[in-house]
Amino acid sequence: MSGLGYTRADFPSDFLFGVATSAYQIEGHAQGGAGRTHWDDFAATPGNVVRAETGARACDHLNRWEEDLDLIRDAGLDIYRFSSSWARVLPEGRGTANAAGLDFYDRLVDGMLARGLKPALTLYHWELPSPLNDLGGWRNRDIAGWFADYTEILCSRIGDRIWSAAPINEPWCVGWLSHFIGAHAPGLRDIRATARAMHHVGLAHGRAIEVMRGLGMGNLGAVCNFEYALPRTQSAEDMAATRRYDGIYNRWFLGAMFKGVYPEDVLEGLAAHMPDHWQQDMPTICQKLDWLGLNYYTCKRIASAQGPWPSLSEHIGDLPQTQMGWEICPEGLHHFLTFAQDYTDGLPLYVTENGMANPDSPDLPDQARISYLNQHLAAALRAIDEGVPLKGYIIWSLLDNFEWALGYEKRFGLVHVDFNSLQRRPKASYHALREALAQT
Ligand code: IFM
Repeated sequence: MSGLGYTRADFPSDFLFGVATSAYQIEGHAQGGAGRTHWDDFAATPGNVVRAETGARACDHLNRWEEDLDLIRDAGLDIYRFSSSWARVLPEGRGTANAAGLDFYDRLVDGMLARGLKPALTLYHWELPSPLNDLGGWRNRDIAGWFADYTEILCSRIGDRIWSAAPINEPWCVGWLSHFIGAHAPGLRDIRATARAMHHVGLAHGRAIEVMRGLGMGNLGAVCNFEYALPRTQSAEDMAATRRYDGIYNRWFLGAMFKGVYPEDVLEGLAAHMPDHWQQDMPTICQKLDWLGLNYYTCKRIASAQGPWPSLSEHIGDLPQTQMGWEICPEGLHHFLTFAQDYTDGLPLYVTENGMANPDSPDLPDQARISYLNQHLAAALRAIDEGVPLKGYIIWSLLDNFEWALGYEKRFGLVHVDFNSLQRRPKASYHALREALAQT
């Protein structure tokens, strides 16, 4: 038995394990000819990002990618879920491509294949080129076409060697977190902007899938994030508020992408703010997909509240918390693996992100992360035993990295990064995982 409670042998023989990262969080975006992004603008605005940190240098993965791929291979992992930066490929968002950016992703994919890793591409993990944000960003319907063009340019170059691809990481974060809550770039708090972004993200997803199919790519999916919504009390008001929260967070994108409909209970609040003729876009959003990826971290307690729709407040309950202040609630992962099947109808599911932040150093035992992974692997195994077609489990993240508005202090990595020296040092969870994966 390794430090993890499970080994590869506990899972079906074709089950895949992986790690995930994203471009802006690790690459070092000030280098290699990448264009400015709306995250650079957001961070340059006082109060938005802890210590006004940015992804300018991050983990310097742009120059250290070989060492990072070696770490993934040496852990015995199967999949590397990475993202490409739109602004690295097209510094202005449109127009002339950055040859150095395309070369980088070309080398990176070849580097994965040379190490026996399956490249799992995400085309957008939140670094919108600033010139496109100037034009309204996700509020502008034209973004679906801009995104399709970017997809075509990048995938014409690397699509032939990609194992799987998904257009947009965590559409809820792109739409709701960034335009309604205002916690991520562009930091808006505006329901009309939110409704448009929530729709155009789906439209861009659909257009990108069309482009990739046209290029002959297969194994195409969607990666959505889910949060287990629990009522703060059993009152009818809190239960109804929880249902609204669940609809916005967990059912809006699933409904659109897999059934071609938005949930009625969310349209109650958003319909008045949607772009004209949005109904005509639903067939484009609802493309045939090959799999669904679920990003899952935590639960939330929801209460009803005064004020305009959705008239709710969010609370933290009594379960142990991670460094993010997120409750550790593996039951929620089991819930969504089961629930998602109402939409996916037998398609393969992947846990495309799961993991925890801990204020750890490489010299600490890292027991909290090992325990977190154990609890969620148990939930995954329970779902598999019940017949859920779960085919893989991908940990967030390989490296400590830029945790968006929270800067560099929240450490999600299996590998510790010293942000002064940029030295990588595997943590105990990395070693535990390597031992577990070696046992077949
Ligand atoms: O770091 C993020 C990642 O970019 C998207 N999913 C959640 C992670 C942890 O917050």
